[in-house]
Amino acid sequence: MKNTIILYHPAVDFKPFYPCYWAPLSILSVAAPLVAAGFKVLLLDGNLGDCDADRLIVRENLSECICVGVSSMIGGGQLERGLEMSSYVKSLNGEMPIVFGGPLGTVIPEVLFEDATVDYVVRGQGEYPFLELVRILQSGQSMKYIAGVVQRTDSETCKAVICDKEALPSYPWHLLDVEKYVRQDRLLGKRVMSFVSSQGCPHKCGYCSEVSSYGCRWKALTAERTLREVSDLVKQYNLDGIKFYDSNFFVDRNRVIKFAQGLIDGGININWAASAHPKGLQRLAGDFDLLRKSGLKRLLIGAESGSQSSLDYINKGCTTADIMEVAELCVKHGISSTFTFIVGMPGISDDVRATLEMALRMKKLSGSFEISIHFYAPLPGTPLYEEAKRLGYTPPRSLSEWSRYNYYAVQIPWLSKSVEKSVRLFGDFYSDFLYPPAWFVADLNSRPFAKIIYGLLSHLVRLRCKTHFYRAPIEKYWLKMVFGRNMLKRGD
Ligand code: B12
Ligand code: SF4
Repeated sequence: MKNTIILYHPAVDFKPFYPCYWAPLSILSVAAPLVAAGFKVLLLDGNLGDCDADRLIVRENLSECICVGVSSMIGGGQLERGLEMSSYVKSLNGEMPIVFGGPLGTVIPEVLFEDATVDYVVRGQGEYPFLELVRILQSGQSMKYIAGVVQRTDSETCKAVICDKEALPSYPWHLLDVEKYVRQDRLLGKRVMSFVSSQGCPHKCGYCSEVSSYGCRWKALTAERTLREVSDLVKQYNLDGIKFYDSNFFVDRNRVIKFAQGLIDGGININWAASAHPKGLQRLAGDFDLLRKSGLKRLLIGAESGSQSSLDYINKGCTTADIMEVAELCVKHGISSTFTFIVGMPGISDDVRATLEMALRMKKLSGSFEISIHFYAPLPGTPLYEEAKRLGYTPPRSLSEWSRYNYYAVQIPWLSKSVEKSVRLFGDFYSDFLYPPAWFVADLNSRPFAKIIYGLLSHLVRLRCKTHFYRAPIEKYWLKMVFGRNMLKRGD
């Protein structure tokens, strides 16, 4: 009986927005119950950049294969590469079942069937639905209904599945060449890995894919399990940092406190970083000392807007005062943070200035804060999606248009070019110029003449930020001339 499954994670166009890619936890997670059930699983990660080697593995193992699974999110080029792989597989064996999963298939499964090579789409957490599908395909029985699995012939798609994460087997790290995913990170350490301990999010932010994927449901590993898995990983691969890529790590205060205390009690000496909703951090206001002591070094905090009416409109569930309070907590406890903002939400006109002003207030608190300003990119199934369409946003109409979806380009007609340019200049340059990070200040201190010019230009930049006039960025050219780079951002 055939017993092999190939899981493919297509490369992500991470540059120039991210400094690196990380372990393909999506397919690693899907592989976990398969391995536990005795299947042979081969993981191919396009991020490693050896397309020929991946194809060779496919060619050599296809005869023993039950099906090929492909992961894809919206954007980042994964869909296009994933479809290239599925065409390749079908060119070798037209009968080989191809199963797509991941954030894209979760929200728009029907679109994937436009491609003739796609046979099944798994919605939501794929571990158990995929295992069930694999078992049926292996046995040759006729296909039956499986929660979370959409078949080409289905007239309706089923709901995305979210399962009890604690019941899942651990990530089967041995399937990956882990050394290829160990990264150096300026703040966290020399040997850092990513890890995901929860799925979904209980909040209802109107623009967010988690809402459309998991409908405000959240499932997490317990603190004890997270601790065990993290410490095993740290010991096995000699790590000094963990980057949690959970959509929202700080949902359950008790879980976080137990985890942090567990790191300290267990002498697990790592630095760590994670993403948060401001309210989750506010609930932990009295525990920041503990978090810091446990090694928390960086937070990614979704601030989204500096305007209260915008925050209410997008259902952020917090106030501008909450966000500033959290920023102050970070400064007080020496936790360097990135605050993300989104401008151009549908039906909102007053938020750009308010957002830039809040970002500047944050930078004034600490030059080490990073400000990351995105342009609203409508994602299917999210609460604001229909409103965006009503206001003139035209979504991709076909699979090939979806595969060209560019999250970073402005896609909404209601945001003018000049506002886009100003926001980019502010976010990528001026906010950092005015309140630079420590490493830049140190660099500047070693160049007395440049320091004088910088001081003079700062006055000009302050005036720009006051009047929101960002055109003709002479300061940027000066910086490039003197420091050999055109922005202050380090991009990590
Ligand atoms: C790490 C990460 C990245 C990494 C890339 C991943 C890597 N290996 O290097 C980087 C930082 C480069 C990245 C980039 C982007 N990302 Co990203 N990223 C994530 C993040 C934070 C974690 C992914 C992860 O490992 N999850 C853990 C695993 C276990 O969950 P999973 O991937 O969802 O997989 C489960 C299911 O989807 C399913 N499944 C997945 N694959 C498969 C395959 C098969 C065969 C089956 C059956 C099931 C299945 O089962 C899995 C296990 O339950 C997620 C958010 C999140 N927490 O998931 C966003 C996320 C995937 N990213 C997202 C986006 C939009 C992007 C960008 C396009 C834009 C942006 N703002 O970041 C960019 C692309 C760059 C570009 N040039 O455009 C969205 C996707 C939205 C959507 N509906 O498609 C997410 C969900 C964030 C969000 N909430 O909006 N990202
Ligand atoms: S808190 Fe973050 S992950 Fe949760 S719904 Fe809002 S934006 Fe999405």
